Amino acid sequence: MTLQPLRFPENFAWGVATAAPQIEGAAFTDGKGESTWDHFSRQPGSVHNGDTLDVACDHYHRFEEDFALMASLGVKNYRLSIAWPRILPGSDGLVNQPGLDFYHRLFDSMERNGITPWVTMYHWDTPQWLEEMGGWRNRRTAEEFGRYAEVIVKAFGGRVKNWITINEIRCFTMFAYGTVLEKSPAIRETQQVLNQTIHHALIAHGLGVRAVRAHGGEGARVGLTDNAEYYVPVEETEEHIAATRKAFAFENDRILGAVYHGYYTETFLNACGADRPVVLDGDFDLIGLPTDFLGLNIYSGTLVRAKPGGGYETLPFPAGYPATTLTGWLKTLPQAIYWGTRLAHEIYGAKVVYITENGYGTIEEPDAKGEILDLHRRDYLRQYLLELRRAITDGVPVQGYFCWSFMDNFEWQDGYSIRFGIVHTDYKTLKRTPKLSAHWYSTVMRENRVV
Ligand code: GBH
Repeated sequence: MTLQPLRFPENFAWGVATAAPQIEGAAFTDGKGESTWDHFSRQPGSVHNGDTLDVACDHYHRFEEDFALMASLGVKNYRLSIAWPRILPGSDGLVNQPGLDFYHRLFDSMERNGITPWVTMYHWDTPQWLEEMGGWRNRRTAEEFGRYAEVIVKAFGGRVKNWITINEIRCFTMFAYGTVLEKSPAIRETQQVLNQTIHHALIAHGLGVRAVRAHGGEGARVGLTDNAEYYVPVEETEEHIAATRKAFAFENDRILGAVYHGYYTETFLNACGADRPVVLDGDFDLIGLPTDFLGLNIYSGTLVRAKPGGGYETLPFPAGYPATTLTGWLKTLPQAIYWGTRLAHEIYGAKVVYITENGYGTIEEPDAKGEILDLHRRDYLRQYLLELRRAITDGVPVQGYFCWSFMDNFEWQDGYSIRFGIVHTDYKTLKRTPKLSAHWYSTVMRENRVV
């Protein structure tokens, strides 16, 4: 009996992902300004165990070692983010040259190790001085972001060709100023203000796209990374799929609809009522600028059931449903990656899709032999990759996949307690140890198939 090889397409981009505030440390080194997360983590009760980003994985001083490890595992693509407050630390608007120099050294080292950079311009680390001026409530933050985007694309456009403007708008708007207050600054605002923060983030995205078009040079590509709301039909039958499509569009029109249609849909505006965002002339010329790909971060989703008469209902996870972290939100739902990519393609017409994050977080330590046998993570990733492969087989144009995360790091409000890495970080010694899943993923990347 021979195995049917579970192959991925030729040239499929396999990679790993991280973000500056979660791994770099060196929070105040070489002129870096304070970020909202530096500030927030110092407010008692904000982050688990009072953990801060000061040292994190100390990647700032250990990147040579980290890229050598990546190369030894066969990593060819690495998604990282640039720390805005390293480049433009203060309200004087002066560019911090040592910050630019750091990323030049980083890209040099990646080049030596044969690793292609995929750069996220913004992964939630707003300069704190901007937060004090209102943060994303204030249109000024979008304008300052536009200037920052120009500075980094001009500086690195010769060597960075894959740009992601913004990571997960929901996380620094809805989950920061909304009903779920888990992310900095965690201050509840009215629904109108909340809608306005999302609108400002969308403008910032557009300014990021414009910067890449103007200064990115030949071969530059740009897209948004969204953590859309993902829905999965309770059964893969026509009626439940139709219901799922409705749920997906209803929840995602506010971000993906704005970018891909170039306007807010009537359904979205009607749902906002009097709380609709204030839109200025020209905003949608920026927001709707064509992009080259869509990045999707997919971890979980929600099951949907059709209701008689054409409606739908979402199904809450019952107690006891398999959850993959101790944080509660990450329920195992591999079909989310199938339906998420498929519906983003079908409804919004995304012609190229990358999974910019998918991963598994939990509490874990090495065993007596010093090994981390993370069989649960390996199995989770394997199930998601099989569903991703099914999507590609069904014609969804997914061209790459980035595992979150390369190494255990600062997991936002959960501090260092929840580990998402395929490489273990010992926060006392800062030693890195590949887990079983890293060796498995190394084989997947090398053989371009699910093993
Ligand atoms: C990604 O966020 C981030 O990009 C990355 O930085 C992070 O480390 C990684 O995932 C792992 O968390 O269910 O209403 O209580 C995912 C962020 C976290 C946002 C969970 C929604 C639950 C909100 N998501 N959060 S709720």
